[in-house]
Amino acid sequence: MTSPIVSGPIVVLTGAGISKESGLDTFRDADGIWSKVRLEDVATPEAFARDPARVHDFYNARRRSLLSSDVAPNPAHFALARLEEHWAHEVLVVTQNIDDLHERAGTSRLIHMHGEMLKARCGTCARVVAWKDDLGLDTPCPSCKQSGAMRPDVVWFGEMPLEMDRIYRAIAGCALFISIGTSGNVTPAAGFVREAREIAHAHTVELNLEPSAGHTMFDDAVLGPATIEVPAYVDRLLGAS
Ligand code: BV8
Repeated sequence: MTSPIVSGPIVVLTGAGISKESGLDTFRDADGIWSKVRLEDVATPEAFARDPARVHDFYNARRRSLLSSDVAPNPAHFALARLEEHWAHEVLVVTQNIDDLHERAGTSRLIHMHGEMLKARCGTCARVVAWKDDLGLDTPCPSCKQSGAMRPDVVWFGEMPLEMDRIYRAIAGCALFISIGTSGNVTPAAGFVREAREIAHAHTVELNLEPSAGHTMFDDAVLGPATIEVPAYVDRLLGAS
């Protein structure tokens, strides 16, 4: 498949599929996270109010997994950093992921719309701090010293994703919208492709292992593993630019 002859800003939306080959689980694949635990029990404010210890256990296990030595950025993450470095116009990566693999691969123009697992937020004073240890009910806030209110700095279901104005502004001005490794099941991220088409009249392409729920809204699709297809697509973009 040839890449489109595109010149102009690019917005890239990524989901759990781009981190799968780095060793992190996706959510809705057959063996995904939601096949083992209900999101209503671990990824909503109500779940945290009802059973904070269970929510902390869920995120502590994922944080430890992310920080283990065998989890690292893969060629897809590095390809996006290369695109940002060599593309003649702006490239913005909007990730639904709460891991830090895009940063570790060198991407700098990055928005974590669902927050970050390596940050913690105090429910009492709202201070956000970098965090690599386990969190628990007895964890005191480094700022206000209160215990019992520290939570992962992630966006749960029913909470407003982060930096939405900045995301919509970037989409409204993009020439190319690329979606990578997302099933297109979660809003508002799943609606970004419609904004790109209808507001920016951008070229839209999804790179995914299989067609996403929103696949009919994309001009193009490249099906296959991210570590193969994303570097190849970036090579075609940079070769054509
Ligand atoms: C909001 C952070 C409004 C935490 C996440 C009914 C009731 C209640 C709510 C709703 C409802 N209907 C809709 C909603 C809204 C809700 C929603 O969309 N729910 C879904 C379940 C229907 N959305 C929200 O609540 C959002 N907030 O709408 O706020 C508002 C308005 C006013 C005031 C306040 C609020 C907040 C959503 C954010 C929730 N937090 N994550 C955490 O990570 O633990 S979302 C969660 O899903 C993850 O972040 C994940 O990133 C995201 C999307 O999943 P994907 O990344 O797409 O992963 P998935 O497994 O689904 O797909 C992976 C894909 O990769 C697959 O297609 C697969 O084929 C592919 N793949 C696999 N391997 C590879 C690959 N591709 C390439 N290569 C490979 N190797």
